[in-house]
Parts: sequence; structure tokens; C-alpha cells
Amino acid sequence: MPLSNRPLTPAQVRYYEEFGYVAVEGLLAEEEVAAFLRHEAERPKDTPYNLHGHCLDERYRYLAAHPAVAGGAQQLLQGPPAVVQTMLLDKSPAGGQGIALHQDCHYLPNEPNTLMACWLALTETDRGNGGLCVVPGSHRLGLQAAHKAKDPGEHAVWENRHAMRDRQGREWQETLVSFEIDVDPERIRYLTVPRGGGVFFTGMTIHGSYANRSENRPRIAFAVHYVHRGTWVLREDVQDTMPVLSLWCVFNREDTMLYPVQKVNMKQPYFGSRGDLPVSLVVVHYTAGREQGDLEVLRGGMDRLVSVHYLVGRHDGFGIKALVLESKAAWHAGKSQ
Ligand SMILES: O=C(O)CCC(=O)C(=O)O
Repeated sequence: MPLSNRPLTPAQVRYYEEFGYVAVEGLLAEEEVAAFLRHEAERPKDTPYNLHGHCLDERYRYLAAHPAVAGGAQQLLQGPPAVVQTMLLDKSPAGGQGIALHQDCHYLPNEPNTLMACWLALTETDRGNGGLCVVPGSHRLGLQAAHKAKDPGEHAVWENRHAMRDRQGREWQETLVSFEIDVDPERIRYLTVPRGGGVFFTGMTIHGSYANRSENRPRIAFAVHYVHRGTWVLREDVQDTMPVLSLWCVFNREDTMLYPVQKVNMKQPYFGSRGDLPVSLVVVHYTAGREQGDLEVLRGGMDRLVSVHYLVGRHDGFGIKALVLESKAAWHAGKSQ
């Protein structure tokens, strides 16, 4: 399913707009959840991903660029999404800490504010094992006063310095803490989200979770934060947002095999502008030439005005080469043989 498909129903989009969140079942297939958890259990943990798993690990990228997940984000943002950060939120039974009720815009100031998230349940989640909670309608309240979380029995408590930089290049440091917003308990909605389901919410929606009080039910979630492409994120560590390539999603649908897309530099800039429109059509065609020769021609290495967004090899060793950004127009015309 390419990103141009619309995974959310109009009713789901209206619900999100009205309440600041929408829970959706079945965003991921069971095999996709199982493949991710298998990978996570087996991967070496010596390099911490911090918030950059989507840049470092194909399985993280797979979830962040998943057509139902990034496609939902695209629908709700009404434009192309870019990934700001990814987080694996693994809360162990018998007391694993939650994240105090907060608005993500406190952590990720951005201009203009387009921040939103998709939180994916990778196990069954509910109030008993520290599932996600939200405050419906809180996205309309503006940024709320917040203090540092107070109860380590329920919530992670921390403080970090962060380098910030605005669009004009002004730089400064800010202290961020584990923010907590005081909320009337009556307004908190505890969500039950089945494995494979997810919750989309805005950067202004108050949400969080409490400790996992279950005896033996882990609560594992994966959160992807997106902005509309072109948004400026002020925190330097996550400023380099990753546009979601829709074609990438198409190829990544093959669960057993993730195809790395290798970026190839053009020798001559044989591409033009096509505005900031999302991809709505994919044209796949065959070339009669050989892979390396085609690559040389299509990257402007010969004197021919022709290019292409991706070149897909016939043989495994060649893989997929990305030549022209999806935000640009590739020029491919002329008589075929
Ligand atoms: O999973 C949780 O406990 C909270 C997640 C969260 O705060 C987020 O994804 O922004």
C-alpha cells in the first residue's frame, strides 16, 4: 500500500480533529510485530539508538515509514510527513515506570507547530500494564504549565541540557525535564490498545502513562514522532528530520526482506521542481540496458537528458539505487526500443 492510500476513515480523521487523538486497531500485521520483536531481542545493544533508531536500524525505519503508520500521519498532517524521532517504550511488569502526563511540544518545540505522533502497541496494552492514557480535547487548550515529574514510583524523573537552534541560526541551551502537567483525574482516559494497534495524537494532546503494575505482562510500545515536511524543529539533536519516502514503503512491505535503498549522487542535475506534493503515482518500467550502464546514463554520466527516481536491479547484488529525490521531478522521456 503506497503512502498515497488513505488508511484512516473520514470518521477517524474527524475524531482525531475533535479529541486530539484517535486509536486505530490493526495498523501492523501480527507478522510485522513479531518480526520487530524478534529483531529487537536479537540485536546487539552496545550502541544506544537514543531517538535515532530510524536512522540506524532498518526495522525501526520500517515501522516509521510503514504505509498505515506514516500514511495515517500524512492524512492527518494533510501533507508529507518527516520523522523527528523514534522510541521503543518497553515497560517491564511489576513496576516499570511510566511517562508523566505531558504535551510533546514541551519536549519538541517546532515552527510552525505540526508535531504529531503515532504510538504503536507491540503487546496487548491496557490500564493494568501501564497502557497509554490521554486527555481528550486537551489539544485545544494551548501549552499547559508543567513541572518536573515528582513520583518515581510511577514515572521516570530526569533532567537534560539541550542545544537549540532556530531557523536564523541563533543558538542557545535549554534545560528539559520529565514534564508533568497536573490534570483532574476525571479527565484522564485509559486506553486499551491491542497488539498491532496504535494511537495517533497531536503534539498538544496531554498524554502519558503510569507504572506497569501487572505481575507478568510486559508493555512494549513504539512511538514515532512526525512533523509536516518543512517544519523547523528547534532541538539540534533531532533537527535533521527524515522525510518518509513512499516508494521505500512499497518495497519494505516484503516482511522477510528489507531492501536497503542506496543513495547515488547525480553527476549532472537532470531533475526539476515538482512542488512539495506527495507522490500519487508510481510508474515502473523496464530498461533494455545493463544495470551499471543504465546507472551511468541515468545519473547524468552521459550526454543524455534522462534521469529516474529509483533504479531497481535485476540481480540481488545491485539492489535499489535512489538517484533523484521524490520531491523533485525526474526527466525520463524519449523513444523506447
Ligand atoms: O508509552 C508511554 O508510556 C508514553 C508515550 C509518550 O509519551 C509518547 O509517545 O510521546
